[in-house]
Amino acid sequence: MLLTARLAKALQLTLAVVKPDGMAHPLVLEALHQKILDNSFVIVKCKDLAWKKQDSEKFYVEHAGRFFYQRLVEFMSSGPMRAYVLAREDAVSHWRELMGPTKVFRAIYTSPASLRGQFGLTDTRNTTHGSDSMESARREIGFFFPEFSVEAWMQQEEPAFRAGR
Ligand code: IDP
Repeated sequence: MLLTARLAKALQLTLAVVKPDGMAHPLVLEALHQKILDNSFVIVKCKDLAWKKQDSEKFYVEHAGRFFYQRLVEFMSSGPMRAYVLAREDAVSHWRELMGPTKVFRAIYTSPASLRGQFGLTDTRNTTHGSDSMESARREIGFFFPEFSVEAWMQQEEPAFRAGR
């Protein structure tokens, strides 16, 4: 009972995205789905989409002006992506851990079993995206799934989810 209450309290949503390089690799989706299952995430939403350059520029506006920005926005609008809204306790930090560090060199050495450690090609082509805080998750879920309301899910669906639906 106590454990259930603790887990329910920390239930979170996060955004996970397979970037264009991940979609082009035959094993990335398989590995990602296995991690979702093995780590008790629930897929709340999932869709395939492709960005125009303006979408990439808007999503990554915080990096505008950095040396990798142009490369990043070109890359993120270069092919299809798959986006997920995932739920579990501490979803944000747990997904970040499964994804691995941003820099592929670091991922390979510190987290070889992570998605970026296993499949990342370069610091730009690093396979996946995951929100880095609850605030980012809320904003990013809205960006990818404008029809989805985190507030409505928390009010209507979360109690059923907590009850083990
Ligand atoms: P994150 O994706 O791990 O949250 P951020 O710092 O938010 O990392 O960077 C966003 C994306 O920008 C990274 O996932 C990666 O694709 C790209 N990026 C970040 N730092 C570099 C870099 O030093 N060189 C090239 N690309 C980078």
